[in-house]
Amino acid sequence: MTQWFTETFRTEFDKQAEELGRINLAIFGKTGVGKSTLVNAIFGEPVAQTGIGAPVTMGSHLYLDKRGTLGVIDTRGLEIGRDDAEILKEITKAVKESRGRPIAEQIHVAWYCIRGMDRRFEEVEERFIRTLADLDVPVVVVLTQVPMRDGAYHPDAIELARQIQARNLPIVGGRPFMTYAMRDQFTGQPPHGLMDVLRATFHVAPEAVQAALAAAQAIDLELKASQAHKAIAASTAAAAAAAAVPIPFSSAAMLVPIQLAMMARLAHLHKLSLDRAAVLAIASTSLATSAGRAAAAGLLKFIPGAGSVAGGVINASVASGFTLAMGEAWLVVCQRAANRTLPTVGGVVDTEAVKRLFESELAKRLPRIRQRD
Ligand SMILES: Nc1nc2c(ncn2[C@@H]2O[C@H](COP(=O)(O)OP(=O)(O)OP(=O)(O)O)[C@@H](O)[C@H]2O)c(=O)[nH]1
Ligand SMILES: [Mg+2]
Repeated sequence: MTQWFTETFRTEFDKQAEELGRINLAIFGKTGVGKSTLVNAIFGEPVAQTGIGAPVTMGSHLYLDKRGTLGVIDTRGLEIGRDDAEILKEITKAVKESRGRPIAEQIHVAWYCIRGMDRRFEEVEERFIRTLADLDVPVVVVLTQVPMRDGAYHPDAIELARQIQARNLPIVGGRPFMTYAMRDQFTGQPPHGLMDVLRATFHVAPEAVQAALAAAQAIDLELKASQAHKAIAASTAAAAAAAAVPIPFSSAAMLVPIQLAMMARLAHLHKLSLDRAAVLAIASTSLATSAGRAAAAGLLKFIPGAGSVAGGVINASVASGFTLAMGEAWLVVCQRAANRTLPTVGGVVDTEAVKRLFESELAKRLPRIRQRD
C-alpha cells in the first residue's frame, strides 16, 4: 500500500466521520426491561475498537456512551420509579445545556422502554415522557419483550398499549411500538418490530444526523443504500463541477479526492473500519500503485475512449457519469462486505475476486459513457 494512498484515504475517511457526526439517543426505562438488548439488536453489539471506552458523564448520573456515529445516553445508579425527580432534573439540565452546542452534541431522540407484559403504566412514567417532550426531545415509546403468535401480539401487551394510548401522550406516532429484540432460545419466539422503531426514530431525527443513524444501525440495508445514493449524487454533481473548470491537467486529477471521499462515506455507512475499507478500495481500483495525477490516469483507464485523453481533460458528463458508476460499483462492494458475502480465500478476503466484482459492476454502468471532445 503506498504512502500516498494510505494518507489520502485516511484523510477522507476522518473527514467523512466528522461530517456524519453522531446521533445521540437517550434510553430510559426500568432496570431489566431490555434496553441494552434492544439497542444491541438494532445497532449491533459494540465492538471494542469502535471507540467504546469509559462513558462520558453528562450529569452526575447521566452517561454518554460513544459508539462511532451512535451516542447512547442513559442513567446509572438511579432508578425510574424511585429517583424520578433526580433523573428528570439531570436530563432537563443536560438537554438545556446541549442546546448551544453543535448538532452532534445534542440529544436528538429518546426511547422510553416499558416491558410489554407489565400490566400497568404508572403516573411517574407519564410525567417522565411529558417532561422529555416538553424539552422538544421526540419520545418513542417501546414496549419490550412482547410475545407474538400467529401474527397477533400477546393480549396483555395489547391492553397495556391501549392504556398508554388512552393518555394522549406527546409520543412519536401517538402509540407505543411493540417489539421483541432477541430470539428466545426456549420458546423460539423470533424478534419483531425493530424496523418500525428504527424507521420512526429516523423520521423524527434532525436531518443533519439522519445519515449518522443510517450508518449506526445494523438492520436496515435499504436505509444505508438510500443514504449512499444521496452521497453518490452529491459526489457526481461535484465531479461535474470540477470537470467544468477549464484548466488543463486538472479535471481528471480533481476527481480523485472527490471519489475517495465518496468511497469513504459509503464505507462509514456500512461500518467498515479504515483498514478494511482501504484494503477493499485498493483491491477494487488498484489506485494504490500510483500517486496523485497518475492515479487519475489510472481511474481514466476505466473509461472507454478516455484513456488517451490529452492532458487529462475530461468533460463534465464523463466526470459525472464515471463518478456515478464508481459509486454504484463501490456500493456493491460495501454491501457485500457488510453482509459478509465477499469472496474469501482461507478466511481472508480474496482481493482478486473483489477486483473482478468491482470491475464487472463498473462495466455494467460504463458503456453509456463516452468522451466526446
Ligand atoms: N429473549 C429475549 N430476552 C430479552 C429480550 N429483552 C431482554 N431480554 C433479557 O432480559 C434481561 C434484561 O435485559 P437487558 O437488555 O439487560 O435490560 P436493561 O433494560 O438494559 O437492564 P439494565 O441495564 O439493568 O437497566 C436479559 O437477560 C436479556 O437477555 C428479548 O427481546 N428477548
Ligand atoms: Mg442495560
